[in-house]
Amino acid sequence: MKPEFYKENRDNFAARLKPGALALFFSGEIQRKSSDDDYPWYASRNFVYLTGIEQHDSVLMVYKYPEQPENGNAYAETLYILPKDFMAERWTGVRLSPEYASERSGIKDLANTDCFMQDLTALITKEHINTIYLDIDHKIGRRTPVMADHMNEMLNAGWPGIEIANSLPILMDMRLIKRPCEIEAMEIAEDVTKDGILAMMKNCRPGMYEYQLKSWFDWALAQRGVLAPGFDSIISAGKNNFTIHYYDYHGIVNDGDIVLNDVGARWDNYVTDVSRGWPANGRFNDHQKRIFEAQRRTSDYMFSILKPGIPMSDVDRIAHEYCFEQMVDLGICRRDEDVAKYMWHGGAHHVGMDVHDRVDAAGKLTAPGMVFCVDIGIYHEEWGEGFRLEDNCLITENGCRNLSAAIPRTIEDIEDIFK
Ligand SMILES: [Mn+2]
Repeated sequence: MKPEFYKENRDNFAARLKPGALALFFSGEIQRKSSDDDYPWYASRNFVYLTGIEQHDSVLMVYKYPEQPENGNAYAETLYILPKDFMAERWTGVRLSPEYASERSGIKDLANTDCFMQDLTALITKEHINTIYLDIDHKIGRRTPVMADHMNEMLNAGWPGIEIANSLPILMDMRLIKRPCEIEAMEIAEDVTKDGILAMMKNCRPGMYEYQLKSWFDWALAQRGVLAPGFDSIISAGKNNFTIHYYDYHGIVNDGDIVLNDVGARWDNYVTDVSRGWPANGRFNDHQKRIFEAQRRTSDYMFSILKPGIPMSDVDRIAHEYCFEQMVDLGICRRDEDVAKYMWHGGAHHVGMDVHDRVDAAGKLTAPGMVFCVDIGIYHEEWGEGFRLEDNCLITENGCRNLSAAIPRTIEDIEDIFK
């Protein structure tokens, strides 16, 4: 992304702040794993969306001036980054220079993180700040306290008069609609994902382990300079396909099994989320053909009807209803059965900087620039067959586009690869 992208994001964000309010975003801290070993560090997505900067212990401070020009959006912004440290850099690599951080983010005012607390205190005192926005994410069941939470506690204790507001809903709304440069990054990510899935298909042989397939996916991504997938790859075979989020990889791929993957590459911080299932021996049997056809017909139908103006909640419902009709037609299940016995998950989550994108689509209509998965999964325990077909749908002005259409998605195309 160009610096203009991040600058535009900050402009849009600041436009939604109350005059006189301050907003703080933290890139995140390194988490210790054990001894002197740390978990791989991962930057806060909202921080990256606003700055393009991926370096731990960095802070973005946005101060919207109390006095605003007419129709104006005047604000100050400072990016705090770690100072140069000869010894630290000798061990763990070069830190971003202020020049580079400024060039990448478009932020002119750079400062040293050591000065952050002092600057914050001075600003609160001098400018009589009454509201501070923090990026507080209380996603149910997934809450590890981060810097924003500690800052919340500290501000409450030190300045009880200051109102703490949450900037997350603003970011979740902003990130819902993707702009052309974001779509471009996703298109490259789709192409890299295609390489990864094709490498798995081409090297798939009965008798191998799931982790060997995974190594082909990782290898293909690395050939394109993508050193880690966009999220933990789901690669399974046979009965393991009944674990929706399977990360074990130690199963054997048996002759007659369906191999299932649910994977995606990341490019410039945008990810894809694609699922394909194929027979380990290259030939679909009758049960597998029927399930695959029900999925493909449903997916094709969804791509034929999706366009702006459809309630997001309907997307999932229509997919389930249509798929159920196909399953009855193809003799996969009976009409008097419950579709939930075979379809275990919803099929329309948004994708972007996160694989389950942290956006707010609840109660909204589909609109140009939205990207979400069309994910059709059928799990038939009696037949021992479970797989899904998942593509990435971009809503356009008049309809939609399947961003992952080039990854083989018909029985013929998949069987051709094995010939
Ligand atoms: Mn997926």
